[in-house]
Parts: sequence; structure tokens; C-alpha cells
Amino acid sequence: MKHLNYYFFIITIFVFSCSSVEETNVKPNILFIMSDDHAYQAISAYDNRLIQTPNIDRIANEGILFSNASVTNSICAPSRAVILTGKHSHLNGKIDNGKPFDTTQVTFPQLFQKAGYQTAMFGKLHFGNNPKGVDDFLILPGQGSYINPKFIGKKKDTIIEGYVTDIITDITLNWLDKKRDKSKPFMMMYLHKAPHRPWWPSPEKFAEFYEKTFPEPETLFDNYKGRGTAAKTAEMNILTHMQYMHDSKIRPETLESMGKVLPEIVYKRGESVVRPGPNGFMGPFNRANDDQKRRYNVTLDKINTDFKENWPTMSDRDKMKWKFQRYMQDYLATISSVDDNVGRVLDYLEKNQLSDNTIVVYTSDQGFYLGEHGWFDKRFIYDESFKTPLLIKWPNEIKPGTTSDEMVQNLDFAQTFLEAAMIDVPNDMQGESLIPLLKGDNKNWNRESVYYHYYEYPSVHMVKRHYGIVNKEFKLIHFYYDVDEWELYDRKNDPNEMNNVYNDPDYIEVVNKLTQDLKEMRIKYKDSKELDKSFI
Ligand code: SGN
Ligand code: CA
Repeated sequence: MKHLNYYFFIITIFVFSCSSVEETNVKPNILFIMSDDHAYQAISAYDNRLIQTPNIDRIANEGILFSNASVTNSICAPSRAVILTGKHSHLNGKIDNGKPFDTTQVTFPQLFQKAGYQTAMFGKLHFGNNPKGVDDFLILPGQGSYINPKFIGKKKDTIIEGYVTDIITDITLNWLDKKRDKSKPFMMMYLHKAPHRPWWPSPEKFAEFYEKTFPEPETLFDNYKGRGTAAKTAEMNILTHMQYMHDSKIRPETLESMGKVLPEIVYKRGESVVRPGPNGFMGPFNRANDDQKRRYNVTLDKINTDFKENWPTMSDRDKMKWKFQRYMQDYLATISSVDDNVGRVLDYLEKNQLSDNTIVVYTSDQGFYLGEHGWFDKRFIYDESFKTPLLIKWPNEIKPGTTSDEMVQNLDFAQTFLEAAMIDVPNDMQGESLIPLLKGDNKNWNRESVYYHYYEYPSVHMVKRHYGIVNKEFKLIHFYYDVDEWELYDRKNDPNEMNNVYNDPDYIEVVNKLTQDLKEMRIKYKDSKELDKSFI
């Protein structure tokens, strides 16, 4: 009998330890890192001409890099709604930044929470003040502030002194360290505000990056000749639409002291170059305390002196070059902080033995123009804004150093995470799980093309509404709202997308096939409403 008891005891211990090993090993943690407007051209794993991002690159080195990842609608809040719901904009209803998000619909964090995960969200969500499905959150109201930002919390709102990228990371690390329930797997959304406009760096990075000069893209002086009306009328040209104060950090006193020397640039939608932003001169700077202002002023003095001395004698070409450098210095400086902070989080996972069982994803809510076609901002289906960075590591599942050029989208994230966590996927989600690609099982992936639809027009930057279909070789676009224009780009032979070949007889077969595919795709994704003004 004694022996029997002993064996029973041993068996019980064995069964118990197996199931607890299973619990912790089988259900992976998810760490979803997303930055706002982070162009893939500004991640050295994609392109090392502009900046080195050793920490973000670690994710690619230890996992997979997707070179053809894209969004379904290249704008902030709609992209986030697609990610949360796994549905295209026309079905989740968040077609533009202005429309409210319907919070009665199911989002993937809710499914994780229900399945026993501990869930959290820190940083920029962009909409709402009470995200569902997260046990803990501190989110920026709307776009949030770079300096001394306010956060909306579950219990109370709070203002935290410091630089936003560091603060979001501090909150994230504090949660992992002090609030994590070690008996549960976690699903954490760590969401940076940077590098969103007006690209406001920390004082140290501001000083460091001001000393640097960056290579110009081939198409900085694009005159939009081979494109249609939409490219010609968009208001996102660095020379003509970037604002001196808000973007280039020129003080109003400097502008005033230069009198009429400045060309007056007035946005069609009413933004004037000499009009202070909603927070007066340079919104983020106005939030700074005296010590922060003193540190910023060291670099601001240099910028303003240079501008005052050199701007009046510059040609338009030189002005474009000058503004491009100012833009890159600040944009990339904010990314350098993101990279440092991603490194802090990856280090934490490693030091706490969490790395092996955590899926780490790095992405952006869309791509961004870094001077390509003379532009900043996003919205277009053209590559720099349509594509988004996507790097994923999952030790023991993804082979380190893998790359994939498959046509994957932000639409696929929810299903991927749910499948990885072995949670049932709702039937009405419209993406596909990326798990086969992560595990190198490419035969079980057969998507050839993806669908895109952008709506926010007329609005800031004036990018016309359009939809389209993209595969590895071609991109067919229809601008349908106040024009009726089609464009076709040969992605392999014209990677900069300079020549619309829609009317070129050599491409007639491609046009016919893609037009048909696009029609079928609109039906498949249930985006079959009339494309006219009543649609919105
Ligand atoms: C602000 C920016 C725009 C930007 C939109 C949307 N202007 O309006 O440049 O396109 O946000 O960005 S700013 O003067 O306020 O900086 S999004 O990422 O939220 O979609
Ligand atoms: Ca964005």
C-alpha cells in the first residue's frame, strides 16, 4: 500500500509538471510593437543608407523580415482598426481618421483576454479612451504629445514628465516587471507615437542628428510627369507644403525678422506658413519645461542662424535640399530613440528568460515618404506608403535570418496571433494567418495579390480616394472620386513607380487580367458598394 501511494504520488507530480510545462511553453506571449509612420527605408535591416537600427534589426536577425508587407488603407486610425478587427476598413467602419470606431465590434485583444491571457496596451492608439479587451492601459489622447505627454489611464489620467518614447517604454517595462501575472501568458501592445509629424526628437538626439547629412532619394525632384492628377495635386511636397515653424523648427521671431524674404506658402485647405499651430509656435516645444527648453535651444539656435543666413540666397532646388535634410535629421532622430528603447525591451525579455516563449513583432501603422517623389506623409498605394515594415521573431519556430517577399498585410495580424495562441478565429475576419510563412511552410500560402482602399479626401494632404490590387509584379489603381483615372505600374521594371503604363499596348493583357481580378476581389472582401460620393 505504501508503495502504491508512493507511485500515485510520483505519477501525480509527473502529470502536474507536464501540464504546467505545457501551459507555459505552448501558449506563447505576444509582444506587438508598432510605431507611428515608421518607413521601412528607415530600418537598417531593410535599407542601411539612412540610419542604423541595430535593435529593431535584432528581430529580423533572429526571425523573419517581410519585404512586401503592406497595409489595406495607408492612414493611422484606419490601419489600427484593421489590425484590431482583422477586417477591411469598409467592414469595420473606420475608413478615415475622423469617423468614430465602433467599439461594439470584436477586437483580437478581447479574444486573448477571454482565453486567459493577461493583456495590456501602452502608447498611441489614436482613437477612443477605453480600449476593450485590455486589462491595463495607458494611452495617449489622440495623436498625443512628444514632450511631457498626457496619458489616459484605466483609473485616472496622468501627465508624465519626459520624452514620449522613453516614457512609453518605462511604462511597458514597469508592467512587465511589476504587474505581470506570471501564471498567465501575456499579449502586450507597445505602441510608439514616434516618428509621427512634427518629428520632435529628444534634446540629445536633436543635437546629434542635426550634425548629420543624409543621401537624397533618386526621385526628390520628381515633377510627377508620368503619373495622373492625384500625384500632381497632392499637398505633401517637401518644398511647397512642409511648414517652416511646425516642421523645420524655425522660430516665428526668425521668420518675422526676415520680413518679406520668405515666399508665402498657403495650403489650399487653409494652413498658412506663418500661422502658428494649435499650440502656438512649435507645439511640442511649448510643452517643454525650462530645463528642456534650454537643451532644445542649443540646437534651435544653430538651425535658426543657418536659416536666416542662407535661406534668402537659395534657389528652389537648394531650398528643397535644405528642407529635406532638416526633415531627415528630425525624423531619423526620433527613430533612433525608438530603436534604443526597443533594445531595452528586448534586453528585458532576454534577462528574464521570456525571449524563448515570446513572439515579438515590429511594424508600423503604414509606410511613409522620406523624400521619394518629393514627398512626406503617406496615404497613396504607391510603394513607400503602401508597404510597411514587418519583422517577427519567435525562437524555435522561425528560422533566424529568414526573409519573405510574400504579399502579407496588417489585415493578417489578428489571425496570426490568434492561431499562434491557439484561440479560435471568428469566421468574419478577412485576413490569413501568417503561421505557415513563419514556419517556412510556404506551400501552404497561396495568396497572390492584395486589396487596398483609401478614403480620406478631401482632407489634409489632399490625396484623392482610390482603390487597387497589388501583386509582386504589378499594381493597378483606380482613382474614382472626383476624377476617373486608372494607373498601372510595373513593379519589377519600374520600382520607383514613375511611369503609368495603363495605356501602353504592351500591358493590355495585364490590365485586362488585373481589372477582372480586382472586380472579384472587391466581391470577395465585400467592398462592392457604389464608388461615388454617397459611399461615404
Ligand atoms: C496630422 C498631420 C498630418 C498627418 C495627419 C494624419 N499634420 O494632421 O501631416 O497626415 O495628422 O496622420 S500635423 O500638422 O498635425 O502634424 S496619422 O498618422 O494620424 O494618420
Ligand atoms: Ca500613422
